[in-house]
Amino acid sequence: MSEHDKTLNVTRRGMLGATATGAVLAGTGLGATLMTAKEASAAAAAHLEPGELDEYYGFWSSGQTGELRILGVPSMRELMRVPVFNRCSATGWGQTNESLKVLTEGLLPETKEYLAANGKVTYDNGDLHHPHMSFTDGTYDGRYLFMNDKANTRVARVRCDVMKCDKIIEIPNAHDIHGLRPQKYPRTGYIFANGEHEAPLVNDGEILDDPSQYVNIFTAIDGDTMEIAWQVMVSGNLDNTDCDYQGKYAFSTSYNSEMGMNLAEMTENELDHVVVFNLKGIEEAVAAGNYQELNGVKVVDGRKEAGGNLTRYIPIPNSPHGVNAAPDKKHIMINGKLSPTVSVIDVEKVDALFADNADPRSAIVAEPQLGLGPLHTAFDGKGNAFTTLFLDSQVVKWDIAKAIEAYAGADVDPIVDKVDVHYQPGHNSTSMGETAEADGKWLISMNKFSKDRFLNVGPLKPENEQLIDISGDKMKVVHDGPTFAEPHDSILVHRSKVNPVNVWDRNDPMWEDARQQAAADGVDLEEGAEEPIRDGNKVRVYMTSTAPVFSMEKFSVKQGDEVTIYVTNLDDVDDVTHGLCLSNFGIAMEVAPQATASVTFIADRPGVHWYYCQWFCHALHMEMRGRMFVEPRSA
Ligand code: CUK
Ligand code: CUA
Repeated sequence: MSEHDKTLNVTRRGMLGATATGAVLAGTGLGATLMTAKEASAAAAAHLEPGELDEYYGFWSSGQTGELRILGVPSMRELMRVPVFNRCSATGWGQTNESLKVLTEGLLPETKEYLAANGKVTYDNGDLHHPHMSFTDGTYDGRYLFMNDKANTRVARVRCDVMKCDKIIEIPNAHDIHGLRPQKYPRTGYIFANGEHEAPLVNDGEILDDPSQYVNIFTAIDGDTMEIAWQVMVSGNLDNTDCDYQGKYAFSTSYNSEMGMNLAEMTENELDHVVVFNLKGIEEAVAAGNYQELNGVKVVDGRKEAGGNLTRYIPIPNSPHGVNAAPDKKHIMINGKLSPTVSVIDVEKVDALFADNADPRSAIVAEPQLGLGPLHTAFDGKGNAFTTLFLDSQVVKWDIAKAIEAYAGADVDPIVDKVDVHYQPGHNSTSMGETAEADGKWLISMNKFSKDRFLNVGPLKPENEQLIDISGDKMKVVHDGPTFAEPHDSILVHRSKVNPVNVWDRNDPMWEDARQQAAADGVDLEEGAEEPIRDGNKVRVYMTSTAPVFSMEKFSVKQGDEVTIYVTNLDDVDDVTHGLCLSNFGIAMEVAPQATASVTFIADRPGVHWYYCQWFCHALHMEMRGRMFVEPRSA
């Protein structure tokens, strides 16, 4: 069966409304013969010929893998992995001095102490759920991607010019950053980040079972400086977040308004809430000095009982999860999870909640019943919303205007279409769908279970991310894409918004420390040094690389020396990356064109040790190597 036929089959499965059994039947090939010409053309649009470029960049989270991934959409080809919170064997992320600076400089002092006690300088794991691009005036601007680490309470930034992480900060006072979104208007601006798990505000071991002393923290980070602007104490926990297109409000769901500590307590109430944050009100409170300073951060009180005009709590059924702002710049969708509904907030009605203390529910203008387990909603820019139904294993397409009419009493059904996905979808995303430029071409359903959709690889299965053509009235599943643990979220960015460079700028700040050290040693990074430079028991080795040679074919150090090797790649040709691997020292790193990278280690193994280029760069790549000689301590 050709690749093309397979695509057709999968489309047919979607059309058949396949259940698990249906999917197996469709695997017979019967489906393909039933395909109409129109369906075939949609499937063909998803298939790219070799060498053809995708129309969209897909930026993918990777959950507990801790990295950012870049896919081409609609082909669903994986293009790159960008290490962020994880360690990367290939690039040396987590080992090079440049990456360690990013991974350590934003950690809190008590975290550094804890890590040091465990023989570490940074965390090795992360749980990256939500990657989002910076905005200007309601659409992507191609500057940065921001993302959360739920595992270790961090927020990271990736530069879109080089697709490398340049900042990671740990968020004080909060616990486990989950929902994260950049401000859409006038620009990013703030990064809004939810602390998911509540904890005693002074968490020093005095308080365990007194929920009244637990708080949760909403954080606004300045995306330009990656410093914390302010925090808000809230009632209930915080799950997902999004903000309006006016720059006035942010919205966070809470699935545990009860402040329960176990499952029974957490799901007790029929109604939880969404917290509305009044950005101007918060800024004014901070400016007026109405805050307490905790761990160097200005924290305002937005809890229910605090009153004031910083927050409002809109009751929502029941344990709401996703928050999604529609490209109409007017509606915010709150996905009900345990309730079969999505609650629609009209941002224009939110003003009255603050100005007139109006009933919080008066901002709700629709609450359609869509199916079981609504988690996240995406948009096509034509007035339709697409909501994942976790329990039903479906995506439901619904008409926002009709849902509003129905809520006002009209006898209309907002549901336009439902399609089976395989299986149990979490997030979904549409092409440009979280911006004002939503274009209604593609939808990705990010399914948590793949079960029988791929060859069995053992008890641990991949996820299944399905590509759905949403350009017509009916949704059509056109591609299955397996992915490793566990992308939660993705964004589809038109390629016109993203323009990475091919070669690093020699003046890039990424290796500023190397530049300064070289200057202090009287060395030019681009020239390298003939011999190692000794500074007590510290030894610095400055090498350059030009395919297929390192500038040093050998160097000597003494056993016990702290050695730093700097490699500057002088090649400035697209795609000529070198790498330095020092065998049996556990050291390897990537050095892309015109970059400098460095690594520090104790040379505690006497004898001859080869270093070699670990990135295939030239016909004589195997010959690109050299020797480090470690003189024994006794010598
Ligand atoms: S959460 Cu994973 S399915 Cu972390 Cu965005 Cu909803
Ligand atoms: Cu240089 Cu391989």
